[in-house]
Amino acid sequence: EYGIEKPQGYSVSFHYNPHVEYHHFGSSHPMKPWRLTLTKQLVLAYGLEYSMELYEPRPASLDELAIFHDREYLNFLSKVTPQNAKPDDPAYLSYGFGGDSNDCPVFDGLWNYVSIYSGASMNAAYNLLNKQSDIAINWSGGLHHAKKNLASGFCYINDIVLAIQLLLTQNQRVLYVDIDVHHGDGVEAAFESTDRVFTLSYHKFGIDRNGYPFFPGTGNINEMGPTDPTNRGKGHSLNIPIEDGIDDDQYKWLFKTVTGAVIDKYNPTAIVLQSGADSLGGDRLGRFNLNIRAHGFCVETVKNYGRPLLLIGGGGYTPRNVARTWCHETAVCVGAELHNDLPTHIPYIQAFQGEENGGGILYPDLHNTKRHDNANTQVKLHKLVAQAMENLRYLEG
Ligand code: ZL4
Ligand code: CA
Ligand code: ZN
Repeated sequence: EYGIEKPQGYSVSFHYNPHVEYHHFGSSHPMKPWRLTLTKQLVLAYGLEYSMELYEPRPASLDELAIFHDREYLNFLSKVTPQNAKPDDPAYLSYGFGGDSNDCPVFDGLWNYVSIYSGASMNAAYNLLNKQSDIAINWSGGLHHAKKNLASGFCYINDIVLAIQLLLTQNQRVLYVDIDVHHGDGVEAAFESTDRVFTLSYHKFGIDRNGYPFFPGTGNINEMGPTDPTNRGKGHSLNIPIEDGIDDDQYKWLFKTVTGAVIDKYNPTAIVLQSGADSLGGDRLGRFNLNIRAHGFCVETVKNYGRPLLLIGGGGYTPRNVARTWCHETAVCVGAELHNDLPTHIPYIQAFQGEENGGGILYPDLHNTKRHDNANTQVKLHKLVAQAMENLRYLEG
């Protein structure tokens, strides 16, 4: 009306509380909140903060977390410390702490840590609801394994479920897409009885040579949520099980084909994308062979549908490559191209330098690491897509 046009592109917000960085799961534990420091340093070094709104969200309160989690579980989680923990207390094991696996240790500041990453996802969701942003980013969230009364797989509070619950206050249908190398089981379970959330997870699935299933062991193609035909959630989960060593072209084709079909059929009014970086080549826990740009292709594909988008982190266990990927994906959101030579004035630049650390560039060839032979043949992938399309026929009613 006044000749002022909305600028091209999307308005992007970045939700980050730096206090999350100072928490440690234990020296040899693969989850390193420090990877978020590296991510932030890259984002700032490339000047991406000038192309988005920055928010420093407050920690979530116990009452806010109780919109999904059981209060008894939250009371326990808010009080337990390494000093007062009783590993033989039945409550301790039943809530998923410690145990032989030590996937979910009790560490100093645990309650503060979970409140911070959850507060950031909720703050990001509110920004989408208020139409303050088209895309809201929280790299510290994405803890998709947590259940309402159970810590699991490095996840204590399910910030994704909390954020989706907020989005549901104004959205009839929310799509959840998960490209972490692990199955997004906690989010799938939380919404198994509703048709207002569709969950789609791509992940490694199968039994290893040592006889153990790849964590968490669920998410085969035939797992589509409840089987009872009277359950509204029936057919509203889609799982894409993938074998070791999938490459860029295969993953991009699989992602574009299946995610595109889901968006066309389900027609969500908001999308949540969990962008776990453990699906990259050379990840300490992962099995895939993806490069950074192929991972970012998934973000770009979802972004291009133009629906309100909540972009969150997740796994990622080779910190320098987690930082590279999430910086690249932040740039994808704001529509910027980044120079391959890393700016030299970055704190912690040593983490990215030297041949073994990616040679000081943003886009090193991660496929070079070639630790996992590709067990995905074109024939198997085409069968998988055919089965996925068959599963989606349920949405046609
Ligand atoms: C570790 O070195 O597959 C935990 C976990 C702690 C420190 C020292 C303790 C030594 C690898 C993993 C004991 C380690 C035993 N420490 C690990 C069935 C398992 C039993 C325990 O990305 N061992 C359990 C969970 C997965 C299992 C993956 C992914 C999260 C996400 C979202 C969660 N759990 C086998 C593992 C170490 C450890 C070394 C570890 N745990 C690797 N994979 C798992 O989807 C954020
Ligand atoms: Ca996944
Ligand atoms: Zn993972």
